Amino acid sequence: MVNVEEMIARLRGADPRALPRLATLVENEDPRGLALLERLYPMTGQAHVVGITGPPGAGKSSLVAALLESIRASGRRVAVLAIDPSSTLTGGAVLGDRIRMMATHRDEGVFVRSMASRGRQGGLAWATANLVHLLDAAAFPIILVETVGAGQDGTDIASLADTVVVVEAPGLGDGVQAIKSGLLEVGDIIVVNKADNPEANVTLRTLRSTFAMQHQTGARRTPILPTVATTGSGVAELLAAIDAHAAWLGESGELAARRERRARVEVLTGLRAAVEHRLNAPAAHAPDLAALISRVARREVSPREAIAAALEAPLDSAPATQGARAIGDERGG
Ligand SMILES: Nc1nc2c(ncn2[C@@H]2O[C@H](COP(=O)(O)OP(=O)(O)O)[C@@H](O)[C@H]2O)c(=O)[nH]1
Ligand SMILES: [Mg+2]
Repeated sequence: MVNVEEMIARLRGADPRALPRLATLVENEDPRGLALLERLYPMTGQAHVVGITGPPGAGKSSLVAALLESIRASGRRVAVLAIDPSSTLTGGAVLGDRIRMMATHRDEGVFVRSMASRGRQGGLAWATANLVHLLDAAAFPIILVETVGAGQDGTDIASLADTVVVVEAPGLGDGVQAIKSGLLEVGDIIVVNKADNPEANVTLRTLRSTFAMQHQTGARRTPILPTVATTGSGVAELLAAIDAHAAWLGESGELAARRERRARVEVLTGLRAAVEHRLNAPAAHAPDLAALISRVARREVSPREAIAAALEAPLDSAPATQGARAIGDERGG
């Protein structure tokens, strides 16, 4: 059996195929992958998780690609999770050309994974959180998560990321529409991308005056930054703002508060999913439920006792060693 230290060493680069393999197991909620992740969890909490959100077409993927280059230039390893609301599991098709290029350049300091969200509504936040933990354990100091900020997704990212970057573009979600969507509320940094468009100045002005009115009292000012993702203009400033926010989180005590909130959301989401899963499980995996219900009907146990008994059954999980073998086998093969 593979011990945790060896597994970590493999994930951190000793075995280049270990991370993609385990990521696939975790993404598919394979019990072996989840059992391994459980053992890695104590090592996580080091990464700075940055959510990049905003309407489709605003330039999120382009901005992520530009940020990747900036972060690599600063000497740091970086991982990207891109969540696409429409595509099926087509891998790189979701991502911008530049990200795909970097990911295929065998730069071991870059890990990129895209996930389709279609058909996995409830499980998406869960799968994303698990992958973030895995990348964290793999010692990426910074993890970028790209999501479309529409409806539920836009607020989801706030419960996953340490820093939320909201990307707007002139003419798309203009300032006013962005304010209405509630997306700006979750933004720690606001970006007006496509600043090469002359209308960008109007969007910038609108957002700045709105924030000047709404956020006057806060100790921290929300930066509102123009970028041109396609040329890289403004990207160094954006990375500086992201790093400054990370420092502020630590100094202000806000990091601990956010992590507490994140853990709460994750546990409650998982708990609901586990109960739901158990209720919908085939008879073989929920053997006592029908019997318990009959016993309640016969007055042999109370409904409360039956509920307690149903919740006591252990969660389905395969032995961790199987997962260890799944990432450890076929080395050099
Ligand atoms: N002119 C201009 N086009 C951009 C800029 N950033 C992205 N784009 C283009 O906008 C389109 C959508 O970009 P993409 O990154 O896929 O947006 P996403 O849907 O938010 O991920 C692409 O054709 C990009 O080349 C920019 O700063 N200026
Ligand atoms: Mg995109």
